[in-house]
Amino acid sequence: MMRALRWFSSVCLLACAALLAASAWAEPAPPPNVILILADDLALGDLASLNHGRTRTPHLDRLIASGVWFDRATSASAVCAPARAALLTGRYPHRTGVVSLTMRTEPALTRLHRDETTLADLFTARGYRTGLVGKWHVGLGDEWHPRRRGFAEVACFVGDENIKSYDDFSLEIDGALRRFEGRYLTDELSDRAIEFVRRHRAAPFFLHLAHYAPHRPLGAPADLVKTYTDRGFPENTATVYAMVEILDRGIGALLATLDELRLRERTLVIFASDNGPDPLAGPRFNHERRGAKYDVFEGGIRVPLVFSWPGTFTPGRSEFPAHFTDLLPTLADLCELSRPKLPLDGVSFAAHLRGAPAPPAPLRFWQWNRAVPNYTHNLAVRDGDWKFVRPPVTRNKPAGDSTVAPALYHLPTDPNEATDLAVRHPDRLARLQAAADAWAASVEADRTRRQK
Ligand SMILES: [Ca+2]
Repeated sequence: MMRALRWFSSVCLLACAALLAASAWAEPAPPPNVILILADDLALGDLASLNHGRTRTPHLDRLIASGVWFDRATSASAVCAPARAALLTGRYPHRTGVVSLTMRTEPALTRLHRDETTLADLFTARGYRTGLVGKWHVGLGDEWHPRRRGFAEVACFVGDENIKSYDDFSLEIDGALRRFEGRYLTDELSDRAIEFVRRHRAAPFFLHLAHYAPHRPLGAPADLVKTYTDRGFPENTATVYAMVEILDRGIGALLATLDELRLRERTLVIFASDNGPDPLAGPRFNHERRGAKYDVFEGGIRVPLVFSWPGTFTPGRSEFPAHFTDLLPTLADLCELSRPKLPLDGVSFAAHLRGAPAPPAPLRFWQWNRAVPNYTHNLAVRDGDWKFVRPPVTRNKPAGDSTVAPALYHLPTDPNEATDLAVRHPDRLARLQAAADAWAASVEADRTRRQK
């Protein structure tokens, strides 16, 4: 009897072990939580690890070291709203309808077309809890509100009209406007992000933390600003650096919360900025790159981008020229999301994040001017090492077609876009102009498509 029992329990143990092994083999790690953090107008040169210690950003520097860092990442636009439209849809901003900046005066040019699918829509469909904390800026009006675009929980400002200063602002929190006075905006957003994570610790979540810092209106506590003016920085630059330091501190607290909740290895944290530094916010170090926010030169479109998922992604640097339109297809692969119905412009680099070689980079395009697009202005095409540029002419609404000749740069030997090689390479120039024309026709047809 004892022998039979022993045999029986051994068989049970073996069966259990086999079942466990089978389930471990059959079930891959569940898709991660995702926190997509976006800074506003933050320059690559604002980060201490990239600026020889001009600023103090220990938490962001640690985040960068913990993940896959994209050395050649670009936004999809040189300005806020279009960049965000591409990030949320995986499509060029023009296709989505978001091409200009001022939501109140140009509502039709700053709204995501209603038939666009957002990242938040996809995460919602996959059963994630979704949240937006911070800036929206891609649609004014009820039908274009983030709650109608996939975000279940919202603590946001739709445009900048509710931000009088960093100490006096209003947030729309789940349908009601709430004013904050004497509270620092960045700290409030950081705390709300942390609260969101705590609330949803047990569920898969997608949090888009869209910070406003270091966007104007500049403002930071005087004692912190003084630590930078004491080092010789002008007042406005010192204020920007103080704003970045506070942003960094909040991100540090968010990462510490993930550690405390034992969620860090189950959470993919992405950090980026929406465009280059604002030239109106004071002098900034940005590695001598030509141009700034508003320009399609590298200074306007190059941004920090890191994907950190400890335990899954091996930390390192990638030369793949990641672009904002790539984020949606990449996240769709990593998190097993369905794809939107509309065709995507970006490519997935999910396998690359897991160690595979980088995918081939398609031609990339950027264009921006205020109001209705004029594709003779401020347009760039990136084709491998080469960059074609129709230079920026004005930050105001253009008066007509640009008469400034297109330029051609070879970025590996001329990263600051100082030497125009158009005359020496007329065939390449003509080919890229033709590619730009074809792209413009395609995105313009999409932009102006009939909306129900
Ligand atoms: Ca911006």
